[in-house]
Amino acid sequence: MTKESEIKLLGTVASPYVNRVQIVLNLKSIEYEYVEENLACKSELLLTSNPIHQKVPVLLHANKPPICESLFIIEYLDEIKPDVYRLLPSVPVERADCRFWAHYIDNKFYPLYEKLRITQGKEGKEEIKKQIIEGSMLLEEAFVKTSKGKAYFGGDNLGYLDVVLGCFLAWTKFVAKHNEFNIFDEVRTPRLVEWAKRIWSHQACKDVIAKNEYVVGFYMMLQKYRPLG
Ligand SMILES: N[C@@H](CCC(=O)N[C@@H](CS)C(=O)NCC(=O)O)C(=O)O
Repeated sequence: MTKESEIKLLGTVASPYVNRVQIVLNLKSIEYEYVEENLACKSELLLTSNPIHQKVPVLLHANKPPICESLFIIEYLDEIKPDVYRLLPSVPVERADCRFWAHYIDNKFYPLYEKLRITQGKEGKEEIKKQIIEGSMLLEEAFVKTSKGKAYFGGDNLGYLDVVLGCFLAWTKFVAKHNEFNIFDEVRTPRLVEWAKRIWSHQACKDVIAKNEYVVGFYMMLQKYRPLG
């Protein structure tokens, strides 16, 4: 492990966005201190480090200003340690494409999971499930194109999109089971099914991707405090 002189990560265990950063820190062998936040009673450190959004993750690197937003944090880590597991491709147009899909995942695809949770009635839920399935098929196409026949979005090794989508796998599994449908399956998204198995067993991910029990706990908390979003 390399010590990147005092890196601290403010997080919470069931957060896929936090898991995203942890995966990158593992991949790049960066030593860090993890500080668990209680989102029901946020610490002064979190509130002063991320006063605008008041969300985790936040990365604190020595005496530099705090870095907020998981995608910006992982790009920062990629820039300070580019020689190990380079996440973003070196070709500008490929980098732009990766960012496009990351934006799609964070702003269109994953928010559908929450939409499914708060939508009431069978018909409404079925419509959201359909949209999730359509989204998964778009991601399958993106995988085929980006991976160029290799194991990961990043090629032979994990890259930016592997981390961006991979961090949602525990939630994907939970949401699918809880709502009795398949999000990634052998027929519609065969390549992503194989990819997901690789992510689950990857050394940098397997102990990080929130364990199901945390996901269930977090979901129960949402149901209690934010039943309708
Ligand atoms: N866009 C943010 C999303 C982070 C986020 O939603 N974090 C949640 C935990 S999963 C949070 O801190 N929520 C606290 C709140 O909403 O008050 C990122 O990528 O970092």
